[in-house]
Amino acid sequence: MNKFKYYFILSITTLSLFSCSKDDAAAEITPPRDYAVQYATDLTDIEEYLKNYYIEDVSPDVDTKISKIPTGGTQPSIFSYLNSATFPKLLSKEVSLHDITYKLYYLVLREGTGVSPSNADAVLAAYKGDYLSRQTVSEVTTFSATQFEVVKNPQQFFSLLGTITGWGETFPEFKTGTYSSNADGTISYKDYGAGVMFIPSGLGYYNAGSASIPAYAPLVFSFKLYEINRLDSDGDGILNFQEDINGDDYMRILATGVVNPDDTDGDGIPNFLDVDDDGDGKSTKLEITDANGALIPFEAIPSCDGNTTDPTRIKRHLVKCN
Ligand SMILES: [Ca+2]
Ligand SMILES: [Ca+2]
Ligand SMILES: [Ca+2]
Ligand SMILES: [Ca+2]
Repeated sequence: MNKFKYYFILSITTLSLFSCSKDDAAAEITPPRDYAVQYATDLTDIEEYLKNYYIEDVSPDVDTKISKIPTGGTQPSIFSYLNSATFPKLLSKEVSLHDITYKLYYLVLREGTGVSPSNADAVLAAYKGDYLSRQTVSEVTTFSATQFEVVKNPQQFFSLLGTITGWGETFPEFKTGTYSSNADGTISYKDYGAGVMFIPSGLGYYNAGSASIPAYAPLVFSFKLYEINRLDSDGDGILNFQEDINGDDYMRILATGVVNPDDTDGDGIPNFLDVDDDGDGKSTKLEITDANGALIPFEAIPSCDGNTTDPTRIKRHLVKCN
């Protein structure tokens, strides 16, 4: 049964943001650095960046441009917005991974007015990415931010489960806005969530890097969250976000022995990946019944919108509808 379940974990559709490094041979012979050691370095770099760079125009509707504060300059650093009562607002959250606790900073320019994705949904977002690095030439070390990608008019949804962890941990803190179609066929977005995330390499590409990003590089992404796409990873007709039992917008695979709030039967596989949520040997897809115990055909499982039937019949699996 478990093997059957794991099949679904492996079959999750994933999209990588960027292609993997072609230098696979080198990656194989060099053991990865210790996560805690690398994280300390990354945090130093990220905080140096936050304290020495500023945003030229903090309006969430413009393309965010981040520059170094010139010598003697009086521009407010990004760090000056830490826990600000008004926007922009620099916040941080803790992410437990690799047996350490990462501090993930993110700047909120605007939260958005629509819906927030869970970390198991897909997003359509405009973004610009920079990596941070230090180069030493003739004993002089220079700290720099280098742009590696910019996407102003996104055409593709990215599954947050298939991208870097930093994306999956940040986008659920934001919401979409509204959009309207223009006469020329383009779409205009308004009131969307907009911000900047500052990602330690352990929540990015780490030792793998990518074609355009060096290994162990902290990443800075400015972004605008335009739309989300709800996914159903285990194909049971219940969308991932509806299998988020404790309703915190996050669903994770945790280490053996760690209690997972999103795992009804406690078998280590969270409901959104578990084809048999309650572990009774019968797949969820085949046991959703109505008030009289009659099976509801998979195709007829109600959606959240426009559902006229009693949603409590699948309450065991479905905890919220917006
Ligand atoms: Ca599902
Ligand atoms: Ca959860
Ligand atoms: Ca389970
Ligand atoms: Ca079952």
